[in-house]
Amino acid sequence: MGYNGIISTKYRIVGVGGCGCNCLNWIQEREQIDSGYVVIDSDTVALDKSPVRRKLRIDYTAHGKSVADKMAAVSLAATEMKDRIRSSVAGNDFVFLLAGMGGVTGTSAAPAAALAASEAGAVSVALVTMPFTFEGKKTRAFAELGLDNLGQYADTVFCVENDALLRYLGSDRNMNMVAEAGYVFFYEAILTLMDTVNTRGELNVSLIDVKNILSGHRLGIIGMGESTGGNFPTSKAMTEALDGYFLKDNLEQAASILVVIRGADGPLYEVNTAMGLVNDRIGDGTLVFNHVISDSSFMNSVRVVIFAVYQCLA
Ligand SMILES: Nc1nc2c(ncn2[C@@H]2O[C@H](COP(=O)(O)OP(=O)(O)OP(=O)(O)O)[C@@H](O)[C@H]2O)c(=O)[nH]1
Ligand SMILES: [Mg+2]
Repeated sequence: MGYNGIISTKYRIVGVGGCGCNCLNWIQEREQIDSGYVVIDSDTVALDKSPVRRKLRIDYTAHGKSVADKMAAVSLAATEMKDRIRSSVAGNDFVFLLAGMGGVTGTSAAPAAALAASEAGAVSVALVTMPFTFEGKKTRAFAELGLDNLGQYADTVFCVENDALLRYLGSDRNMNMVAEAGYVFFYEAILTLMDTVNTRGELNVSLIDVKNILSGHRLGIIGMGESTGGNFPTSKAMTEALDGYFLKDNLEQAASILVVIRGADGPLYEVNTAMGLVNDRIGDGTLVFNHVISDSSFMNSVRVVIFAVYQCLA
């Protein structure tokens, strides 16, 4: 069959544990279509309630009562069901794993899911939250351990601090709003990456580029910014993406930076100036990738998403 002008990169989103499944439930309810999402959890009630059709239950028996005992049991059970996870994600270029680090299930089962995705031939990209400070030091320590484990199996782990979501929204917001801000952030990140590989840009990054940027056990952070009207909207959106709560300011150590800009034709002339802001922050060894899409539906606004990836976690 010849090329028909439509490139469509296949991807699948998988939620692991409470946070990951909540996020996927939110995506499913918003999209109202079954895009082959998969929820994986040990919580039967939560799985029953999920609107996502493909559900995998982790059935585990812990040999002790401590969190560490439960984590070891979940990790073993998830590894034992790796073939089922692999079948559920087969045939995709990318598998996006969503999980909250710090609890038992997502923290312990996400590495096996990442391995299953890699074995199925996909680039596995994990998007995870790190616990709020108020959840305590012990939860933080489990989350850090989980992040290290996940980094050994996922191609890239993008991390968002729940504290940063709180700061971003301000203190008068309730927990549901904070939780939802995380879902929006992750979903925007996934859609932007898929938009990058599926929509040709004036400045273009290919599927192979994106696979290379995200492959090979990297730790990543993401920044987003948007600006409407006025002078230099691209630079304003870029500054917001660079200085926002989700992008660490130390970009000097980044191995690669992917900058995706989408906006109306007019403001894009100042891409050069806006990219200068990025180049001022990065190190000599940072590779820069640019994807710029002109989109007349954006009227006079510009949206910038920056993906920064760092070297090996392991
Ligand atoms: N932003 C956000 N963070 C969440 C949400 N739910 C949980 N978290 C975070 O994710 C961490 C893990 O929580 P869960 O995902 O519920 O835990 P789990 O993986 O289901 O693990 P167990 O229930 O202990 O087996 C928590 O410590 C929170 O920091 C959510 O809806 N949004
Ligand atoms: Mg749970």
